[in-house]
Amino acid sequence: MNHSGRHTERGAQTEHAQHAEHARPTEHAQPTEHAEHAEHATALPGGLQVSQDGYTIELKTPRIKAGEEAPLRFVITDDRGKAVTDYTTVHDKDLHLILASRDLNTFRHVHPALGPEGNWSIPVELPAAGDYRVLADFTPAGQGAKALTLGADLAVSGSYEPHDLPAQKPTAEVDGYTVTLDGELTPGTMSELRLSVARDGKPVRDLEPYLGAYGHLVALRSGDLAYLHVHPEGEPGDGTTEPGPEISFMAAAPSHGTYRLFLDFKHAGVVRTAAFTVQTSAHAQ
Ligand SMILES: [Cu+2]
Repeated sequence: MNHSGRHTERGAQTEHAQHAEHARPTEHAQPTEHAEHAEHATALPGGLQVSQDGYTIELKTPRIKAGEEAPLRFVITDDRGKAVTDYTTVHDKDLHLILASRDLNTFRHVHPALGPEGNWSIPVELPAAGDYRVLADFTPAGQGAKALTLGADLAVSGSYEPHDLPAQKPTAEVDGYTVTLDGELTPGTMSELRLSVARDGKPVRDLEPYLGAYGHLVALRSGDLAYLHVHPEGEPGDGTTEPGPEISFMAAAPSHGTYRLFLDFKHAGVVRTAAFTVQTSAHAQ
């Protein structure tokens, strides 16, 4: 019998261990034989809470109208209720803002401007009415400060027509580009997701750096819009990372379920978003 399959399992466990290091337990993890699993069980995914670790997101504009451009304004406050004005720059920005409709049919990844007294603002136009989540991904300034993703509800008024989540497909089309997804999203284990960009059937080999990477991937869980941290593998100028056609990421799903993946990539001066519906793989943990 051939036992070579075990070697790949060992590799997966090593990646799992690395992930456990930066998992953030929110409860006292009981020491058990499976300490790593216990951590995963108690670490809450990002984006589900309006307040965490003393920081709170306060939407100043909790309601906007569908189809009309309007400023979206908010502040992040600290544990004394004071607006946070100092942030740590991550991927070229002090704060990354995700807007997603609850049905995951509308998605925006934008970068608001920080005004005086910690007031964040950005003009937005959302095409469809409904309930949205606003997810702010940021790291407060200061030693030892951790990355946080806070989430708040945004109501977009207008005539509301909920849509089903698009079906799972290995390819996504956007503006004449075809993006192909390879790899699996696995609960509790970091695994590789490879996205390959083609235009008119030809692989794109001259992707442009966008926010310090050739692509940015955001994954949201269908049902509650939990936000997954996804790490790009390699960056422009590191001597090994090619500017396409393939962009590689490491991600772990917090649970079994269905997720929507949004890839932002830049080519010919324009940032585009390709979206995929992904079911977690059936591998038992
Ligand atoms: Cu961003």
